[in-house]
Amino acid sequence: MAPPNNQKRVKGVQIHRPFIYGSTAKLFSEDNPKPPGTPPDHTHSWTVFVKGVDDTDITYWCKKVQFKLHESIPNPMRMIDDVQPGGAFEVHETGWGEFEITIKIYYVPESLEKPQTLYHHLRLHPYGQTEEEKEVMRKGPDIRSWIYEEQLFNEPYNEFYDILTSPMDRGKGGGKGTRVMKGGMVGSVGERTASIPLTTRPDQPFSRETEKIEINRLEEAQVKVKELMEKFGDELREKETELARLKAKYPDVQLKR
Ligand code: SLL
Repeated sequence: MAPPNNQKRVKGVQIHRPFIYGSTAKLFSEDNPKPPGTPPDHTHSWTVFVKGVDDTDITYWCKKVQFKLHESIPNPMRMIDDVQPGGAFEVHETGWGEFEITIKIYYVPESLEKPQTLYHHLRLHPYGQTEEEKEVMRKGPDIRSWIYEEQLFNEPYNEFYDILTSPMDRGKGGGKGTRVMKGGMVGSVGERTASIPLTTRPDQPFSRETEKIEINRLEEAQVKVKELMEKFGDELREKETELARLKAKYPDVQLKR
């Protein structure tokens, strides 16, 4: 689509902005009582959201978010134009079942970008690959399914590029300079950046630390895969040698395939 003005794309530039989307669900209990008027078959309260990592502002690139809920829920299309005080575009609901939520992200008009769709499976029950993982979740205060994602702006239009990289409005006392921010995030104060916290804290699971752990896990898995490939390669070669030996020994025997 041609832009409605004479803007140009900034060539060779890619800007990424980290964000989180996902859901948090809680079983109704004494600590989480049912709000009055909740249908009797509803068992959980839940929230689906899109927000910045470490609660950083994303509204300079994300204008609004539409959440498409299950058709059994009244008014399933929810357009959220404003962030909550914590900085999240979010929907709170109650219900009894899990389903796929369609999340449509609308960018600020200056971006001249079309909206983008993500899909999120609402989790109400403990999940994971192993019983152990589920058990950890059972003990937790709620069921979280949070995804770290990076929004990539490829060759943004110049006006949007300026918005993406311009200093933040920090109100009184905001200044420039590098310092370690809340949660150990290193960044230039007053600049919109793609930095994420150095360390993990409760409610802020995505950090350089998490990234390092994930990289180690992948590296270990890579070593394991290599070992297994060598092992099976050796076994295969042994079997092929054995087959050749048997074929030479019994030349008249036909192989059944
Ligand atoms: C399915 N997974 O495949 C189920 C659908 C729908 C959940 C789950 C209803 C809430 C309401 C609710 O929790 N729906 O009545 O407001 O069919």
